[in-house]
Amino acid sequence: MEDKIEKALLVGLNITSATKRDDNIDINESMEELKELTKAAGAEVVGSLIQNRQSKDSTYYVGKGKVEEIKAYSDSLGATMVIFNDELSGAHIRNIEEVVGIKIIDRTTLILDIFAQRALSKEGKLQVELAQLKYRLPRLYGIGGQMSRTGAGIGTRGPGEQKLEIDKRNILNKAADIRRELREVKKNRETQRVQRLKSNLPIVALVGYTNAGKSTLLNELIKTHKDYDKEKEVMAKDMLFATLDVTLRKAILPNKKEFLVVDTVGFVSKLPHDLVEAFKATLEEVKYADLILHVIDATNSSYELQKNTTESVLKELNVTDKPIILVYNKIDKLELDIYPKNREDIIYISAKKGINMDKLLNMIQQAVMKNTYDVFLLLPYDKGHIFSKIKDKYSVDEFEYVEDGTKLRVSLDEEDYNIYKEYIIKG
Ligand SMILES: Nc1nc2c(ncn2[C@@H]2O[C@H](COP(=O)(O)OP(=O)(O)OP(=O)(O)O)[C@@H](O)[C@H]2O)c(=O)[nH]1
Ligand SMILES: [Mg+2]
Repeated sequence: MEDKIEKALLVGLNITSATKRDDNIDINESMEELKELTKAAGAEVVGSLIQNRQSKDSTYYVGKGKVEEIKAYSDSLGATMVIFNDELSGAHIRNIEEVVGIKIIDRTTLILDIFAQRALSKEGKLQVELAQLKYRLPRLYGIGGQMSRTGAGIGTRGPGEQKLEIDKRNILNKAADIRRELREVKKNRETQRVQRLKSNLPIVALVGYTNAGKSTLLNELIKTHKDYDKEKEVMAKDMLFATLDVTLRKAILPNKKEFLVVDTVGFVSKLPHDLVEAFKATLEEVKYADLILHVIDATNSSYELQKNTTESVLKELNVTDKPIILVYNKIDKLELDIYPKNREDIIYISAKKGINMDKLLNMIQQAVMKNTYDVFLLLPYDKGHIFSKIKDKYSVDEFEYVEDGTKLRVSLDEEDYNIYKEYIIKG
């Protein structure tokens, strides 16, 4: 059943006192993003208000007078909900709701709602559900253990809204169940990962702000593979949070070696902490990557902010010691000479138009093939155990049985190169 399209009035608080601000996000850019998020959630934006204040109001967040103004404005616009640009406490939401008389939600609820709509994998769904429960838990206090909100639409999707009269205990139990289920799913993924690591293919993870072009880049990179077909492409769309699930695909380097590309969920400023927590498990794939491509939308006026946001989420995920290439994307939309010269760890591309893909692939190769040695080995027949060992660890592209043993071609890491040096022959 489709919900009726909701009409949202957006409200932002611009804290003017330097000591009370906890970020230096430009309010206009932030409101622009809130608008995109609202659209991504499937609602229509009918108006937008910004309140400048020294600090938050303890009762009404933006102040009593402003809340009354919101009431009048939302009435005149026929708004069905008001969305605040920050995370609000349960008390703030109730106080404001009392005056305004329509549904009040915050940025966190909005983002969680988008995630709830988009999550496809079992793990993704469980993670969002857990994050939603964690968000709701502290907001149950003080209202007699009851959630007063009813109805449909944004902020009401997800874990058993119909059952939200259930008390804190039930929520805690449910969260524990989900955690248990997640552990199961995780075990599965662990097994898959072990197999992947055994295949010894280099892993390249795409990370970055939402809508930067990560999925488009993945689709472009996998075209290098002989098994490429359109079916293997992932969804790439002009929409915030198009991707929620981690996807792995194979691609080919200029030296004909295979590597794995990992597409990940995009980041956004003020990403709810619970969600980052929840997605840590999925984003763990990033931790096992040999190389990170940080994709940046070079045409976005807030790309610096977006870059910093991504960097701080990576830090939060404890991804600090990986080689990173900054991939400035969408240069087809830029004046060609306004960007600086390519550096070792920076490249300018257009994933959509396939510009500079060959350069990027060479950079990837440089970074992931640093310590591998492409060699031919001749293993005498009484060294069969070495052949099996090598086959377990590497993908052996070519081998043949010749008179004095098995001749094979393989890319060894440094350690094995030194171990098996004596068997190296000329191609
Ligand atoms: N002009 C131009 N548009 C691009 C380019 N790369 C991607 N886009 C567009 O940017 C939009 C977002 O692309 P996606 O690949 O879905 O972005 P993403 O980083 O995967 O986004 P999320 O999954 O939401 O985090 C789509 O409309 C793409 O067509 C490019 O090189 N040039
Ligand atoms: Mg994507």
